[in-house]
Amino acid sequence: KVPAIANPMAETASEIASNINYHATFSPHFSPFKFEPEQAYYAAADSVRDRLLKQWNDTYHHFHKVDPKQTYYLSMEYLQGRALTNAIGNINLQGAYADALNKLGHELEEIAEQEKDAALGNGGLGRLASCFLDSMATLNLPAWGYGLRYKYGLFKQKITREGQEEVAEDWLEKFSPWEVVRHDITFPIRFFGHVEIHPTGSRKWIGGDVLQALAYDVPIPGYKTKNTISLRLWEAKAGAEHFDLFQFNDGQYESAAQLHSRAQQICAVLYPGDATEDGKLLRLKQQFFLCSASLQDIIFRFKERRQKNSWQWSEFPSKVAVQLNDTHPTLAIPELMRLLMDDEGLGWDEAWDITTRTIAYTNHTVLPEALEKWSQAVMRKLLPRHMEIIEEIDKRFIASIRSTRTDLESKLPVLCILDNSNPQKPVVRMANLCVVSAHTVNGVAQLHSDILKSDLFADYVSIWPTKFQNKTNGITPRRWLRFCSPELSNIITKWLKTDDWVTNLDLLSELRQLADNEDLQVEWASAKMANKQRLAQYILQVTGVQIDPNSLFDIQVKRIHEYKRQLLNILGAIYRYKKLKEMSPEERKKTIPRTIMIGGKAFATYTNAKRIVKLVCDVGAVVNNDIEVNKYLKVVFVPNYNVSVAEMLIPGSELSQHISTAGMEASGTSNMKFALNGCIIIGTLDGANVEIREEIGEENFFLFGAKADEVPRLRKDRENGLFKPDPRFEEAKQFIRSGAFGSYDYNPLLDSLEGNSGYGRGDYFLVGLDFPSYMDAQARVDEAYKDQKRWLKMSISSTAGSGKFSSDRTIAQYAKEIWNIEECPVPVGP
Ligand code: DL6
Repeated sequence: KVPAIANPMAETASEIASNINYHATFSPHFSPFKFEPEQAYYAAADSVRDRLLKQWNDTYHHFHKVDPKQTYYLSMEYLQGRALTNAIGNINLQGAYADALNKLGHELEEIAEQEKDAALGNGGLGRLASCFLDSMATLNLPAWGYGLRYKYGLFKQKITREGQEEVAEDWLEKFSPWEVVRHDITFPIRFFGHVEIHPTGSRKWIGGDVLQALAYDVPIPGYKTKNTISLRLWEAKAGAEHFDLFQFNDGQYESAAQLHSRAQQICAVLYPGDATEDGKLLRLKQQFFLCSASLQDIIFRFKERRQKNSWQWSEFPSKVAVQLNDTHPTLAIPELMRLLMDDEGLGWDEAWDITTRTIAYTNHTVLPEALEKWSQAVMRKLLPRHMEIIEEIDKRFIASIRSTRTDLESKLPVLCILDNSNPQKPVVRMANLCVVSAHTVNGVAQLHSDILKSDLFADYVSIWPTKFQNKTNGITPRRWLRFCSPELSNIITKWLKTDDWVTNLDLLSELRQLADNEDLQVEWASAKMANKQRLAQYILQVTGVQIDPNSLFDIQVKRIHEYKRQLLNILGAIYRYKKLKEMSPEERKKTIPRTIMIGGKAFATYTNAKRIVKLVCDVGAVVNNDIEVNKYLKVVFVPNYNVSVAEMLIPGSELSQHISTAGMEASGTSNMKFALNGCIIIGTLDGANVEIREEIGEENFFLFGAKADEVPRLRKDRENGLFKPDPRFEEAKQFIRSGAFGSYDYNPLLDSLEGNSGYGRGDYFLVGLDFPSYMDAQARVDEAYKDQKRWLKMSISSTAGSGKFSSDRTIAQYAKEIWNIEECPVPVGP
């Protein structure tokens, strides 16, 4: 029977089943005679997408009618993860979809597994952007996300005998049912060329290569609202006129399609290696491509609305807010200036006034190597007009300081945008360009924002005292509790007698007074156990290691970086292993069995990070196969950590490690996800840990380590030979050097923990210094776990104290305190 035409607004299981059936039958991609999990996934996704498109059209139609101020979030990264379960959850049709799929012989969970993660991001910054989109839609805010449609997202991590191997992640291998190509939305993007000066003094950027940016829209549904916003991803194309038929027919295939191949390179991968000059140029091209396409689109929309409403250009900032997610989209600043001056004919002063009232900048790191600096020569070659504009911004900034703040004259070399201190390699300091140009600069946790004000940007604060804000990060409670742990969510809803907490996370605080309640504790423990069992199954499937759900599940998952100190974790595990080996069987029985899971990707060229991955794998291979102790300790490296793996790990966690050197982690957001899921944190006073501990109570947090303001002195002391390593630390290192974990040469990694000074030498990240207090904190963990009633109370209290860390709160603050936008809900009704 040919299924009836699909109804995008279907709500009942049988209507939905009929929609899925319709898509399975008429999909141009698969045979209609097969309905395996893969086809079922695509057909179900198509049916959800129909609904999202309807909502999406209604949303932007409504925005067009109301004409509110809109926010545009520019980010080089989005870590969207899987969309199906999230979308079905947000439109509140889980039950109906599960039943519909059952009718068709499938399980929702099983078909959801078919989806590849959209991993267009690297780590916390990208995942934050995705959480923000979910909150913007849920809060009915008139907003857009802009990014790039990378063909290959972040690499897939394979673990081999050698350690980490990177493989291209082909998330678009078949196609993504979640994107809609918008052939009607394209903009020209120029590279290279030169600046032409007209007799009137006006300037035009001409010549060079001109590519096209083509829009792909990914609908982002809000939770229990009709509002569905767009993540607009740009892809680079070259037109047919750039295909040289003559050359092609002459057998010169490569040169015939040169521009096509250059276009393909732009959106090929996220973070192409930048060790070579070509790599650097490609990254800069990517950044400009995002900024130029997005700003042309924003201006195009403004001009449409301007005509309708007779707005002046000066009203642009009251209709448009642009948020730069870190310095990667900084070129939006000179590009907006260029478009306003060269294309729209505005003068410098008016264009500058508009730009500075439109653009805001979020800083996500204080690590010096992550503060972008671009070669002036490369910039001048690729973007000659932008380089002129940046020079002019810098010149005017310096002049204004000289005329108003003579006291800062000596600081100008560090405050200005162009850094010419190395005449061989003059650079543009992107963070400085952002701070000088943006109306607001924010950090992402209170401690980080304080450090920005007192250290990195201290002198700017004296120039613009009100420019600097804090916006503590947050996570979406939908993906990170409601959908990834339905068991725990149902218990929370039952005890709070409402599911309003999903959009008002502060309501969780009512659990605090119930944390001792025995009935709640029994239910809580059983939900956690179900999640642990599910996780144990997963670990067995991906690593072949059998882990015991009755052991303490201790997890550290995040990008592998020396400042995040996975090395401290594994050295602690090594020491624990050594002590277990030395114990009698009777003594061992008294210990708390532990499963330590570590996961994360190391940047392909970051040698020490890759050594850490290898060390964790080698330790696991020895410990897990040691029949004397493997009942009491397992060490697992979880391969290919990504959003969907996180959704499996976090609900099953009991202890989570957030142990960076104080002052170095801007915020962290997985700490929030773990705490929300009733997991206890062992951590330093760094990033958002500080606020998490304040919210959930110091008795529910295992604190250790040096504090941020002590770190510079401690490094100095070390340089002066004043550091005395703890014998336990020496023992753990020596154990590795003895070859206990194989013949791989770990000396370079261990050497980085020794000596007296320097980044990467002399234990810059203070692993040795914090080791004893870390081990003491771990001993307190074991003690606390022995008393399960106490542990459950801590677990419930962690969830209860997590209300502040909803991205709904963060986004509401951005909307009010930076963007000045208001909600614009699509009216309910047919
Ligand atoms: O703000 C999101 C996220 C923070 O939670 C992390 O602490 C921070 O490291 C990360 N920053 C970046 C920027 N580059 N670097 N390094 O990813 O942002």
